[in-house]
Amino acid sequence: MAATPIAVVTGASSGIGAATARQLAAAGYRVVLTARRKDRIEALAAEINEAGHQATAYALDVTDRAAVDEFATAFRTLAVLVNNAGGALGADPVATGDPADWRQMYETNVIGTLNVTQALLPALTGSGDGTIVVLSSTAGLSTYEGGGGYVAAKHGEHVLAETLRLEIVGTPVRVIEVAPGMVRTEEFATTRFRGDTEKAAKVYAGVDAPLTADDVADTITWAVTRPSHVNIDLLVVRPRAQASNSKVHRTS
Ligand code: 8X3
Repeated sequence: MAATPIAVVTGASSGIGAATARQLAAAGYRVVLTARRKDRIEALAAEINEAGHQATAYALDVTDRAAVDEFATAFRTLAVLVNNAGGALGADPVATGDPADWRQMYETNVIGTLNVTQALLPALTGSGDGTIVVLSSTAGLSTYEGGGGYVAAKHGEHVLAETLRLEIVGTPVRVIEVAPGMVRTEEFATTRFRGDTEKAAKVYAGVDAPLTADDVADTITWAVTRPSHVNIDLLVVRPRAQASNSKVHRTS
């Protein structure tokens, strides 16, 4: 009997990461959930196991290279890596943005993805059929006022995905980039505005049905489960009410 393929999901403690872990588990992967918040990923792993699927939890900060390398020693082969950990901090103009925020966003979104991808690439290649997903953003493809450091970091992730795809062509590993637009999750905007829930709510005010974490997890799972020779290079997904980063239809 063939072994159950393993999928590692970073940032699996909430939002798109958690939804992706649930959906990949339901699609037949043994899912390894990683995030800094151990209690959350342990609870989610228990929920997935109770549903009759397979999951384990491993507390990990993707910016800690030594910890990432240690984590990677557990994998001789790996089918899927979903680089989801990351996020936004602040929405200040370039003129006044805090360099510390820019640095932190680069560190979590770009270096975090780089760390985990580098550490697990041998196992992905060794599987003979590996898939790397980079969860970037429409902020990785064009800018908007106040996007500043987040847009710069997401462009970095986009470039990482594009460059890696060029460099490893000919190996049995796909690089898929999924770039969501407006997604309403419990934490993204609240983290961006440092706990200011009023500011966070304004992001989605009057928007008829922003995407949900499940909508994005669905696109990730679809891309990952295409036949091995099919590489979904870049999948841009927005709610119907959003035509571009700055063109959003609001009813109020
Ligand atoms: C999230 C999309 O528009 O907040 O990655 O930058 S946006």
